[in-house]
Amino acid sequence: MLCRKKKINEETKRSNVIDNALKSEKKKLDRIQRILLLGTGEAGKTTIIKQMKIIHINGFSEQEKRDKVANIKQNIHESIYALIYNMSKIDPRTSLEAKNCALGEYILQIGEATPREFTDEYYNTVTALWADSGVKNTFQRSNEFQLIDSAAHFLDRIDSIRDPNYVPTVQDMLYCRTRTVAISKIEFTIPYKGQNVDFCMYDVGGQRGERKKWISVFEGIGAILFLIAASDFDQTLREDGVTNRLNEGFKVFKDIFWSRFVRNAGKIVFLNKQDILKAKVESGKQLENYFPEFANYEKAEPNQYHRAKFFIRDQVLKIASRPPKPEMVDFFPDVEIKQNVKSELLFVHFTVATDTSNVKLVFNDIKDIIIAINLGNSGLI
Ligand SMILES: Nc1nc2c(ncn2[C@@H]2O[C@H](COP(=O)(O)OP(=O)(O)OP(=O)(O)O)[C@@H](O)[C@H]2O)c(=O)[nH]1
Ligand SMILES: [Mg+2]
Repeated sequence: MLCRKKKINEETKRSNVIDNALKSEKKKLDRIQRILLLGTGEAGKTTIIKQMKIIHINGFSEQEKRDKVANIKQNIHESIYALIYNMSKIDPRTSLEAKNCALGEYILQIGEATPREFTDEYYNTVTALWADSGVKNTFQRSNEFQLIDSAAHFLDRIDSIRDPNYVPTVQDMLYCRTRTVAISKIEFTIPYKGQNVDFCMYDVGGQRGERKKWISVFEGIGAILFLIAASDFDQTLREDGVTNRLNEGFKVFKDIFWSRFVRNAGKIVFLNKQDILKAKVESGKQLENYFPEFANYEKAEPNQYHRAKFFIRDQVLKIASRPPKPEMVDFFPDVEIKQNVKSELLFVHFTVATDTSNVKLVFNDIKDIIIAINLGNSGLI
């Protein structure tokens, strides 16, 4: 965990302050801790909500798992379709092995929409194509087009998924991708210092068209959990196919961090998808090809992955330390955004939202901060 401006043991101090405040005032922590998840599309917000359900509620019922089967099959189709369709679109193009050309045509003829029926012929075709060396090459270059992050997970598991008795595993539930288009919330209670503390976490859609809805949930929010997919550095936005995804994440973070609408909310950043970032860097992907300033980044760190993750973290800290000119903040174009917003504390974590033990550890760390901010805003401490 990283903390700007104050010492690293700030959390322990806060925790003691909360203890004393609660003891001396004999106050009850009866306010709901409202957390808003923000970030661009596919940053991992809904995955965090799923983890809260796993960690703090009762996980997924058999019925909830079965209800996701159709969605998982849809993820399989959109993955194989995107791989085959984009073979002729990327430059230089890739090709199927000669023996698989007809299979490629079969998928293209089905089209982008999910097939009505998932027949044996369909599954056999997808299995053969996923084993094709041309498809493997295309997969290695998936940053050049739009492919969901769970593509390999589900294509690798096709033998289990095609079984009529298939029930998704918890990991399948976490990898299953659905774009969020409506605001939803999850409520849970955590025992904390002899009391039960109620949390309410809000999930919103992060794609461009969804962000105008965010303002409707700003009221009463105690903490914003902003997700940035650190692995996005070599990808373009699904919405326009041009804008660098990581830059979009930085830009939206800047707009939110400096927005007067959420001035009093605590700000926590999750630099998510560290597993994918690590895999990309270790496979030789160069961050400086997309962020040239990385070439001069003077971190005495021999490990390229660590250098990359610290560089991305430092970009976030830089954004939070420099108030932008008001005209540079265009999240709410008609409103004067920045009026004496003080540079607050910012907490940055490196996360893997699909990894329950990682999210458990990180959430355990940040809950103290969230409660402290909430108590501070209520005048208790
Ligand atoms: N490997 C890996 N995959 C992740 C991680 N976090 C999220 N994902 C996957 O990334 C995809 C997108 O995650 P979501 O949680 O749906 O993203 P979102 O921020 O809710 O996206 P919108 O609803 O469009 O705003 C899902 O398939 C997740 O399983 C991560 O840390 N590592
Ligand atoms: Mg979502």
